[in-house]
Amino acid sequence: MGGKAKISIVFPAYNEEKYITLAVKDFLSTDIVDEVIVIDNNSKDRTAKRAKKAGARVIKETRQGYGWAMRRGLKEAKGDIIITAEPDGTFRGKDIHKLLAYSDDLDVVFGTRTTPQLIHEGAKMDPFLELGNFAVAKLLQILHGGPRLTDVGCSMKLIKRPALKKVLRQFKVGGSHFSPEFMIVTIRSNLKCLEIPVNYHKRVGDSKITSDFWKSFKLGLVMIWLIISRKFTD
Ligand SMILES: Nc1nc2c(ncn2[C@@H]2O[C@H](COP(=O)(O)OP(=O)(O)OP(=O)(O)O)[C@@H](O)[C@H]2O)c(=O)[nH]1
Ligand SMILES: [Mg+2]
Repeated sequence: MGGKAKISIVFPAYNEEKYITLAVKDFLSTDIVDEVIVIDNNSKDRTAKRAKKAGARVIKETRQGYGWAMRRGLKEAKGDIIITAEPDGTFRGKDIHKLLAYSDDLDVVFGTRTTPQLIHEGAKMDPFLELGNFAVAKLLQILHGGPRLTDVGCSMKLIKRPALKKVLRQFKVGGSHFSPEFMIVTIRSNLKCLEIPVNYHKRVGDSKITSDFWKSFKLGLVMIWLIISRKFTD
């Protein structure tokens, strides 16, 4: 990539007032980030106000859902390199360097939260979630011809602008299973993809997607169905 690549961070946010200020500041403090975009997904708390005050560009997305928020963020990002994460304390700004280390050679970098040495105290990655993520990731890898995969639910990812242009219109998922759709679409579009370990910390604030066993279990089934059906429909 010629010249200095501009970097955008995308945060989907639904009632994340407890950590949004620190998250925006943490990612901006890396000094290589050009913009932090917070997609406010109908938050009823002070998420938007705090994000703006911390230096983020705040965009309102009214279609409710993790996928809708992520897709809107990817669409609005202006950078040459777009990095997605979550503003809930689980990811760290310093880890963007890990993803960026591969961006010269690859189009897309997926994070994985299932590396034991990088799972920190209190992080929600119990043996069930770890094994579940691993098994579903292997299914995705095998059915769609992906790189080595160990996690299907990690929001921390990197995509370069030319690659994003190729895939943005192919996304259909608005819900919590957007992460595997992102992986399937980028892999099947013959983009060069790789998965790398990132740090995974304890969440700050209320968990929405995987707050209990049954929610996680149901989401796992939805992901499995997506992975199998996309093998035969696209
Ligand atoms: N659940 C949910 N999350 C949304 C929505 N819109 C945006 N988000 C954001 O998407 C990210 C993922 O949601 P989380 O509740 O953190 O779910 P998770 O990462 O699977 O699980 P935990 O971090 O352990 O709670 C967060 O940054 C949310 O604020 C939405 O409609 N529903
Ligand atoms: Mg989270």
